[in-house]
Amino acid sequence: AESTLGAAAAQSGRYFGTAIASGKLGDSAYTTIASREFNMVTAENEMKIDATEPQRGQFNFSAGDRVYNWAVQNGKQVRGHTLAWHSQQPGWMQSLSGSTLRQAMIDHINGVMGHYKGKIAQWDVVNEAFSDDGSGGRRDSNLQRTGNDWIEVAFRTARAADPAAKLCYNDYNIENWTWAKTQGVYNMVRDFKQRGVPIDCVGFQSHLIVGQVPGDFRQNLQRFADLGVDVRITELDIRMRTPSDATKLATQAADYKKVVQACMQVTRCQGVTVWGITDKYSWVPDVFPGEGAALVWDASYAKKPAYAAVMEAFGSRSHHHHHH
Ligand code: 9MR
Repeated sequence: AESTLGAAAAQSGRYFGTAIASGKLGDSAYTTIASREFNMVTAENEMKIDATEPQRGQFNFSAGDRVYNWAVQNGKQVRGHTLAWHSQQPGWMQSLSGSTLRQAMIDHINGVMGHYKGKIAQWDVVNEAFSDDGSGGRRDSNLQRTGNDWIEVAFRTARAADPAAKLCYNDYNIENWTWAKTQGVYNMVRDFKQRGVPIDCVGFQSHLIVGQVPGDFRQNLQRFADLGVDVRITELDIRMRTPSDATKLATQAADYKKVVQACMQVTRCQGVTVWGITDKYSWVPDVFPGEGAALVWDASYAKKPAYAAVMEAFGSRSHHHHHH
């Protein structure tokens, strides 16, 4: 039996990844777990638009490179996140519109992908472009207002900029087939495949709530895979009302297991990334006050029951169970 989550995932050719924050790389408890347990890394914020192009045409890769170099020095692959998004745009981009913004998006993709050319396994080319309003349509944004073709232009630009990178569309609330948003994304991917727009993968962020893993998650992943794209779980966390207790942690462990099993049961699901390591640094309480405890290690870096559950889902048993 393997003894880390990354090694357990690798037994089936999959990866287990985490988001890494460059500002935490000085925390040795954090980096010990990060280097031991994962074989894929996503920069939590450092490769986003505001970080990489703070002034138009002036790129800054210092924080992105810190995450990238740490990952490579520790033997991990890197997912790029993210090139075109309505959020975390630098001020100069927020104020642009029309053809000027369209060109700025193209220039941004070329600048960032050029810097990392040949180095990034997968890019989230476009992030969160669909609306949560139940219509199944696009989210309103300055990028969307440049014309409905902005997403395919982003993908075509990305393919030309780094032909070796796998190009993903990434979103949340697309884990359940009955949601209109899921079907909106599905229809876009189907259309892209039919028209030859270069798209290789769909990322299911999977910011989930304890007890609410969609029952059809596996089937949903399979539906997308059947369109001819790879699928990945890209930002998994499973939040609860805090404080946690043993019952909630047990349900959470079962939920983590369901999600990883769903991936294991779909050949084109190549890996799972959790959106952070420890509850100490999770984004969840900042956005959902009173909720949290969403990750696999608690705020003191102790493994939660979810750890053994993920291990089992990848087909290994954790040491804890092994010794019984
Ligand atoms: O975890 C990220 C947090 O540190 C940032 O403040 C936030 C800003 O938008 O982005 C968080 O990451 C998000 C990711 O980039 C896209 N999907 C949702 C994630 C959680 O909000």
